[in-house]
Amino acid sequence: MTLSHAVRHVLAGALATYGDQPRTVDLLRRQLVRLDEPLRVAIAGKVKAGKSTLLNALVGEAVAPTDAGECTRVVTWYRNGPNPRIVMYPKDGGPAPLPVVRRDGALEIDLGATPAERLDRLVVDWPAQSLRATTLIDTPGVASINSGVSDRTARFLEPDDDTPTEADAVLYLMRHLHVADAEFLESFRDQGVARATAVNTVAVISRADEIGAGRLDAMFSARAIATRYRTEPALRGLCQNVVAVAGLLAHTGRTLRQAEFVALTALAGEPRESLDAALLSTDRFLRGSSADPSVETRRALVRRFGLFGIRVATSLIRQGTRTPAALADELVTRSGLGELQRVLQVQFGERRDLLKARSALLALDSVVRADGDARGLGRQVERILAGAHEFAELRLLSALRSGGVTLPAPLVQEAEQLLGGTGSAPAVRLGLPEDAPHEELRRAAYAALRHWQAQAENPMFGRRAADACRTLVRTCEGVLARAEFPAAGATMGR
Ligand SMILES: Nc1nc2c(ncn2[C@@H]2O[C@H](COP(=O)(O)OP(=O)(O)OP(=O)(O)O)[C@@H](O)[C@H]2O)c(=O)[nH]1
Ligand SMILES: [Mg+2]
Repeated sequence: MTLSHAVRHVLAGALATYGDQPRTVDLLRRQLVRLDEPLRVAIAGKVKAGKSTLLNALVGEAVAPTDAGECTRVVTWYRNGPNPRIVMYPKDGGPAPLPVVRRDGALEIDLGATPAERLDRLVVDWPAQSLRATTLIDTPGVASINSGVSDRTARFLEPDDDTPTEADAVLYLMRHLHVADAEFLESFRDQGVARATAVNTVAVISRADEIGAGRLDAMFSARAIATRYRTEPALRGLCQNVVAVAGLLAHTGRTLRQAEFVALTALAGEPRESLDAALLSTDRFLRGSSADPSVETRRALVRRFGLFGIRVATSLIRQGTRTPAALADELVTRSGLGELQRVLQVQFGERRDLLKARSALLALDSVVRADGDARGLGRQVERILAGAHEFAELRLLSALRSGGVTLPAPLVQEAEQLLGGTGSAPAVRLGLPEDAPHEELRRAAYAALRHWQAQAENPMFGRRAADACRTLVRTCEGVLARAEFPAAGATMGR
């Protein structure tokens, strides 16, 4: 039985067991429906970390309002839907539609007379390819002076006994590694079931272009910092990966307009030294050294590109980028968006079923605990968690990263890769090219199996290291089975 089957089975059993409790039945039904829905990824972080801008970059359209505004203080869901639609869900009372208004290409959300505090959430339906597999959830900034807002986000991300977590995975944005960021990450580390894994979190160094005061090599520095953070003890056990992204550059690149290209081309024609000097500060740039582009255009460019973006774009045009499409591609490439999308695909997309199963088990676990497991379902939940090899792999991955299990250094990287740390496909786990021939996959899987079987017998290893090796042996057996019978997929409880 696959993990998804097992979870459906236990949920169906729970529905029958709790049939006399309408609220629980409702909660369990929603978990069943949720298993088939797109993955829910929440974007969290401090106030002004660039959350809404990055969401827009991922969608490829300005759907999430940025900067001030009442609606940035409400948890807002962006789902794929056939027609644009905005619905607000007050804490008390029924849902109410809001008008869909676009101004200057951006969606405007006007709450009317309703204060943000009275809302539970906003749900925006938007036809967008990028929202098909993933529903994105924009959350208000945490650790703000307005603690009401951060409470709302914390409540949303950290389930309590009544309301299990709504997000399957979290993208945590930070401008610099800050104590409060680590504490926050720590606080939403898995609770209860499937504990001690950072399986559902990816950290992002956001507004990465601002690192190094907007110098042309800013993204290079930001990537170096991300690489360092990946091995930082404070972060290693808390998230799957760390990437650096300039969300503003990515979003503007994906929505670049002809008029902007024209204005940037005019700027690129200015003497390089005077433009470089003007780009040292917004004030200087607005004052400008020539009348073209106008102050209004300059202001709009700063808002859309940032000083770094203007510097990169003009330098690309000077070097021969001739069309808006070519410039747009370059900006997106430099923004780091592609790397983030790749990481999201590997860490979240490929683990969709696992993350969904985990969310459902968390919800069921909270139901079971609420009545002290009076109806005896706790053991079934535990059995899935203990029996599903997918969870064992994640626990081990997390233990290796946080130092909870130690293996000799040369084995660690190989173990992390085999466990799916860089991707779940058999070839990736074995460190082979994705198009490696079948026979090579099989041979490598077999060699890995023999290797970890031998390690599991290593008398120098303590009990935890030996257990880790046995988990890896099972992983190799699974990879070998998938190499031999590619259609079989991952199974549990073998
Ligand atoms: N230079 C630069 N500025 C950015 C970037 N991302 C966002 N900003 C700017 O930072 C400000 C805040 O961006 P938002 O996307 O609204 O940030 P947020 O985290 O959603 O803010 P709240 O919802 O209010 O907490 C805006 O003025 C953005 O233009 C970026 O990658 N680079
Ligand atoms: Mg926002």
